Amino acid sequence: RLSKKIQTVLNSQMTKEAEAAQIYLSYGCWADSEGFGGIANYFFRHCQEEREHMMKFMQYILERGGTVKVEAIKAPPANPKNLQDCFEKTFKHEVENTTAIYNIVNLAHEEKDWATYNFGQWFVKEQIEEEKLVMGLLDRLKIAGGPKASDESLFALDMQLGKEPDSA
Ligand code: OFO
Repeated sequence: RLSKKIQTVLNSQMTKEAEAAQIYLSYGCWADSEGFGGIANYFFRHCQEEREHMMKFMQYILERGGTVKVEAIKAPPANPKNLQDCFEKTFKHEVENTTAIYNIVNLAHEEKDWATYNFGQWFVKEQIEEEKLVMGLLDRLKIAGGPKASDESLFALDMQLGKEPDSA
């Protein structure tokens, strides 16, 4: 059975995953309105992944006989200034999420709750992928010329990201 403390952190992570989905949703809308339909598509696909993460937490709490608390989701942050800002903020958010996941795994370890520890490992691995994916976005933007990227190279990047299957 889940301890009260573990139940609380799992519930709060479930809300965090829903918040992440809202951030990707909102950045996707922003990207689309800036003319980056491919990047928007990329963010929308990722939004869906975050919703799946949220469901994973929910299902796990229920499976362990815990109580799920569906809470309010914070509004996403203001629109980014440009693509660089958008990718940087996305990366920062993923790093914060990794920290939150580590805290859960740490607590599970302290409490010798090996089921939650094991459950958390899936997310530890997932976060490696998620961070790698966003670092890849930053790299590609840099190669395209960073703040001085030409319209052509941004167009090409947008096309690629629209089609590319997510590795995470
Ligand atoms: Fe982007 O991460 Fe969920 O966990």
